[in-house]
Amino acid sequence: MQWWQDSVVYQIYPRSFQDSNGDGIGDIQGIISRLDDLQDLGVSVLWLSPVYPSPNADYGYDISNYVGIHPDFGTMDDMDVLLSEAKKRNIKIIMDLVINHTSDEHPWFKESKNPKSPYRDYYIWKQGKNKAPNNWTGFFGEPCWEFDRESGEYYLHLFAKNQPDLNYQNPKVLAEVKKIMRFWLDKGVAGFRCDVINVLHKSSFKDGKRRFFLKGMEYYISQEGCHDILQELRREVLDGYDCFTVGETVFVSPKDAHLFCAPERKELNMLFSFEHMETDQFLVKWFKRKFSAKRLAMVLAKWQTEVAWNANYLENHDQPRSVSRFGNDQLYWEESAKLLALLLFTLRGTPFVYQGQEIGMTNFDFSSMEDIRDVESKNIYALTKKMGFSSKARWRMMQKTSRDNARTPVQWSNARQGGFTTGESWIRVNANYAKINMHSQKEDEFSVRSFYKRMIKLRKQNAVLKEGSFELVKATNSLMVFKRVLGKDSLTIALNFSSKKRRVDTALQGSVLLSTYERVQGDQVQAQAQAQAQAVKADSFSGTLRPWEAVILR
Ligand code: ISL
Ligand code: CA
Repeated sequence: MQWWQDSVVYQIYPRSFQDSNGDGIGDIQGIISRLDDLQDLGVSVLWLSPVYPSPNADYGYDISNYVGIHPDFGTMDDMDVLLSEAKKRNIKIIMDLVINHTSDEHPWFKESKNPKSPYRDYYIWKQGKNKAPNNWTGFFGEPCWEFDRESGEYYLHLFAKNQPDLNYQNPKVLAEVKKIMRFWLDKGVAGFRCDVINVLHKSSFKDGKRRFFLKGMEYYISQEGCHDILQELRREVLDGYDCFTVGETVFVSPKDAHLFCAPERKELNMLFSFEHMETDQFLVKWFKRKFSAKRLAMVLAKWQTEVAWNANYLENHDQPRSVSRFGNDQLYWEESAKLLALLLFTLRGTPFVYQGQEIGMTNFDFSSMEDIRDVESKNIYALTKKMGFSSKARWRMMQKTSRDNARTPVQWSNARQGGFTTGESWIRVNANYAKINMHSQKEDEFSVRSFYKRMIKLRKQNAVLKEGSFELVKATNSLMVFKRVLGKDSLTIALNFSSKKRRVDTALQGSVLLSTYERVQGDQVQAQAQAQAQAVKADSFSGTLRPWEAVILR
C-alpha cells in the first residue's frame, strides 16, 4: 500500500473554515489555529481549495497568480508556517491545481487580448461571423464563447466568462504549468487535487451534439490528448517527488477511470467521479430527481468493483451536505450522519472528508437569493427564469442544489457567528450552529464527530477495511449490505437508509463489531475492540436494523 492509500484526506474550503482577524473571511492563520483539532480527528492529509490571488468570480477557482497567496488568506510566510506546523503533526498538504482556465485578470490573459502578443495563443481565440464560433454550452448555464471587442474575436470559457480556458495545443502553456507544479512541490506540498482535469484538451471545435444539457462535450471530455498531457506531467514533474494526485473528472465511467489511474499508465493516482452524486440530482443541476438508496448502492458497487482504487467522498465545496441529501437531517440527523460516516470509511479507497461533515453540518438555511454568493447558482437561477420555470420551482432548485449549501462557515461553537468570525461573515452562518457545533461535539464522546474519529481509527487498524475487496450483498430502497474480504478475513457492512426498523436477512450472521447506535464509554472502547479482535464476547447480530442504523459485522 502507498501512503496516500492509507491516508484520510480532509478538504478545507479556506474562505469558510476559520477567520483569524475579524474580516469575515477564513484565512491561513485560522487553519493553523485548528491544526490540533484536525490532528485529534485523525486525518493525515489536508486538501486546500485555492488560496491563490483571485478576483473571486468563482471564489478562488479563477486564479490570477498561481504562485502567490490571496491577501484575504494571508501571505506566503503564513503558508510556510502552515506547512511546517502541519508537518509537526504528521499532516501533509495538497493544493488545488486549477489549470483548465485562469482568471480573466491573469496577466497572461490581459496580454492575450492583444492579437499580436506572444500570449495570444495561451488561450483559445476564434473568429465568428457575428455569432459564436460553435454551438457549445458551458457548465455554469451560460454560453461558453465571449466576444472581445478589442481583438474582434471570441474566447472560450467552459466555466464563467471570467475563467478563459487555456490552450493546451500550445506547448508553452504546459511548460508554465510544470513550473507552477514544481514551485509548490519544492515547497513541500504532497500533491495536487486537479480541478476538472479531464477537459484540458479540446480535439476539435465543431458543433456538438446535446448530451446531458451540455453541447460539445464529445470534443473535450477525456480526449486522448488529455491523457498525453497527464503522462507528460507525471514523467517530467510528479515522478521526481513523493506525492500523489487526485483528479476531479467530469462525465467519466469506470473504464475512463481505469485509463486515468492504472499505475502502469502513469497519469493520476485516483479520481473523483460523480455518478453517485447523481442519485438524487443530475450533474447539471436543474434535473429533478428523488434520492434512491438503491441507486446509490448500485452506483457505489459498480465503482467499487470495477475500479482498482477510488477517491471516496460524499461531500465537497460544490455539493449539498450529505446528511441533508442522503440522510434525514431532521428526526434522525445524528443517526443518519453516523450512517454516512460508517459508509464512507468502509468503502475501498481513500476517504475524503469535507469540512463540517464530521459534525453533520446541514444544508444552508438561506431565505432568499440575497443570501447566495455562488456564481453557478446565480446563473442557473437567471437561466431557469428565462426558461419559464416558476419562481417557486427555481427556489426549490436552489435549496436542493446550490453549492452554497456546503460553503456556509464551519460551526465551531455556540458563540456569535458560530465562532467562525468576530466580524461579519462573508456568507451567512447556518442558524443551527447552537445545536450543531464542533465544541459541543468534541466534549461528547457519542457525538457525530466522535464517531468520525472512531471510524478513522478503526480503518487505520483494520487491514480488511483498507485492502479488502468489495462485494455487494444486497441493495433495496432502504438497505445496503456489502462485504469486504481479505484472505480468510471478512467484514459485513449493513446500512438502513430509512426511518423505519428493517429486517435485513436471517442468513446474515456474525457478531457486531460496531453499531452507529452504540453508546460505549471512552476507555471501554479499547477493551471492547480487543475483545472483538479475539472474537471473545461480542453481541451477535439480531438481524434487524433500527432507523438509520448501520453496523459492521464480523
Ligand atoms: O458543481 C458542479 C457539480 O455539481 C459542477 O458543475 C462543477 O462546476 C464541476 O464539477 C467542476 O468543479 C470544479 O471546477 C469549477 C469550480 O467552480 C468548482 O468549484 C470546482 O470544484 C471551475 O473551476
Ligand atoms: Ca480573515
